Amino acid sequence: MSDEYVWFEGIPFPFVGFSPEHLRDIKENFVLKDEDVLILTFPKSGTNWLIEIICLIYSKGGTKWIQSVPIWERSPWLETSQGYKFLKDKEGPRLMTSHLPIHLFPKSVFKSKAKLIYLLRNPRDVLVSGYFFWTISNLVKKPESLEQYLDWFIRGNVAFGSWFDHTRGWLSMREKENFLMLSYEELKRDTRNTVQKLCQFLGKKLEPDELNSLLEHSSFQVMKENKMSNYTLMPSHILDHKSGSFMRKGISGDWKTYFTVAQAEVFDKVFEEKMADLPQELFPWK
Ligand code: PPS
Repeated sequence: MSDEYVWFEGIPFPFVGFSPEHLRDIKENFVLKDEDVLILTFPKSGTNWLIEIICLIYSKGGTKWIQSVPIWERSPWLETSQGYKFLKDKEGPRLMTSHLPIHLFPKSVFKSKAKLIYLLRNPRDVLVSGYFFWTISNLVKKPESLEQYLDWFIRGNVAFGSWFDHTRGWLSMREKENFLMLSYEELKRDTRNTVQKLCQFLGKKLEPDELNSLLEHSSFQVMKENKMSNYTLMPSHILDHKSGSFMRKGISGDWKTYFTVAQAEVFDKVFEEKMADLPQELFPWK
């Protein structure tokens, strides 16, 4: 598999945009500022939805920023070589995104008061979303079937490693004051209240009309049409737009359409084995 990922400390990364040298430098030397805000996710958990929401909070529901700047420039990915170069020298408070597992994250995170937002999603939906996304991307080894991808996912042989380790690692921070855990499922179920919780954490207040505008412009349908957010600006050698869309379905529970009964049972067993000792109310999809 070695030519199909960039490997760093046992974790596979997409082979475009990542280098072990940068990843080492980020871990050892990147210093978080107390005013920074970080969006932390395992890939396909709703990262870009959360970025759009936070950009709209910063803009008080105004759409100028989200309609004029690509989403990956508004909140760059810390671990990509490009994102790292940009963020390293940026003055003032920074908004940034990361899929890094906690053990590869800048060590400064443990001392910093930067605001950390971890967005969790049912791993079954993460798996299905990832299966379709990686199939249309040219960033990692392509799975040949969902069955094969399920096997890779359970073993942590997918980009950014094991969902189980990623989640366990970041949830170990959940009692810290500067850490907020949200889920894709609660965002879907009650977007308004979840956004208000987020505003409170960020120390921001929105007027009712500002909140209404945010809800409209971060909705799946509107984001799907926003070329600054829907990834149609990604070159087609990276994302094959003819074969599928980054903004695929945007729903909870889509795994039920794709998992066989046997696959669902296997996944339940693995989830139980790996996560049983954590409070189950952390996982709001059951
Ligand atoms: S990535 O590539 O890891 O950054 O992807 P990420 O943004 O984490 O996740 C992509 C999935 O999020 C869905 N999405 C949304 N759902 C609901 N509402 C909005 N506004 C929204 N925007 C993106 C997107 O469709 C992917 O999920 P699936 O299940 O594939 O549709």
